[in-house]
Amino acid sequence: MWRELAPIGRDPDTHGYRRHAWTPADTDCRAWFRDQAEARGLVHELDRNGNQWAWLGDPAQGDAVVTGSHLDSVPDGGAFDGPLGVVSAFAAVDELRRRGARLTRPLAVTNFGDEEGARFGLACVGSRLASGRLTKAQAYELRDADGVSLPQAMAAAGHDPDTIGPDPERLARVGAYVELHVEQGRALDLSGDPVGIASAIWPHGRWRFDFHGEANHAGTTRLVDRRDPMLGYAETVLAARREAALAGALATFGKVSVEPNGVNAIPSLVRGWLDSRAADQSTLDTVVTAIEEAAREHADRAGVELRVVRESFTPVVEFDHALRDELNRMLGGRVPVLGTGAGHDAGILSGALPTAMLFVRNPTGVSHSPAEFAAEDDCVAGVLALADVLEGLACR
Ligand code: HGY
Ligand code: MN
Ligand code: MN
Repeated sequence: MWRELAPIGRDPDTHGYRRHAWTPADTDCRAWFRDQAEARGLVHELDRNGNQWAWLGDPAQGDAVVTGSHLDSVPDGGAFDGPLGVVSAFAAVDELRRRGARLTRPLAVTNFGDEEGARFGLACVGSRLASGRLTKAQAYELRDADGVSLPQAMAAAGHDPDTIGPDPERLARVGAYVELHVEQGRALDLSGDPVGIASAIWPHGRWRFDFHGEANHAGTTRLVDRRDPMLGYAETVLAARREAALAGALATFGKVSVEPNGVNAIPSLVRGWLDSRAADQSTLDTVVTAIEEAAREHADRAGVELRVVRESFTPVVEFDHALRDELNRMLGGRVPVLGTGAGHDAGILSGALPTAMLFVRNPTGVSHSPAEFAAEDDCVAGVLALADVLEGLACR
């Protein structure tokens, strides 16, 4: 399965992935998912929001045990973030069959669409739509860098955008969702464990900072006459690092766009995207407020206008305690329980149903990079742990 999926959307030079929502690479990943489902006799279903479900048993029975993750990636992402959870879910179904497990609850493997929000800027679109945390109207407002709207992109990929919206009946049939994911950090490497269980997800969000200045000639405009937005942006990046360090939080400007982006032209507009995360909401609020205040001061000093727009936000997630502890018991009771700053569909769905996560050791902790890696032995340990959990939950 891994070898069949690996070449899809991989950049030949960087070996990073560009599996962005509703692009041909995404379509190919979806075709791979469907093939895997049908090869196992699972009933494939595409829900109104473009999420994929592969059913074993009758979903109408309700109280289903569901496991999966996402197949889309960040720009130049790694091979494991998302796909490890989906491949492990199918492999865990194979393992349950090898064990002759007798399911008493329906089981499903899922691929939630557009988890990374790489193209339209909002994380977890598929699970937010399904859980009603993103409305159809809000989804219709989303645009990619070329101005293509989400509905246009969906339609171009063959999915009818008119059907998107909350899916409460579907989620009501799910009794538990367990997502296996490569760890995006080194806690398991440091503790020497192949598998861990998630406790919580930090609150986190994405803010777009628009610095509007005055385009002019780089070679003839005196420094004192300039209204250069690049200065406002550059000072804000440094301020973000200072404020995050002060508060023990995280702040990253990883994406910037410059108009007109000419070597010999003072920009008219510089857009910078801030990703900020912290262990609790008040710290996050403090850091983002401080960064925005610093940005306004620097913008004023540079004589430029600043507009800040929050594009994505996920409040703190505490995973379901009973399910978390049940998973730990099923895995022998000595599995590390760890928090994470990375968002996941399991976090978005935690408001609608009991969810849990299993993490698989990442020896370097690196993620959102072609260098992301997990050892095969640890991936197999993850599949066996997931199979133990699915057997424990679905074979009562
Ligand atoms: O950005 C995140 O936390 C996740 O990878 N979507
Ligand atoms: Mn990710
Ligand atoms: Mn992920």
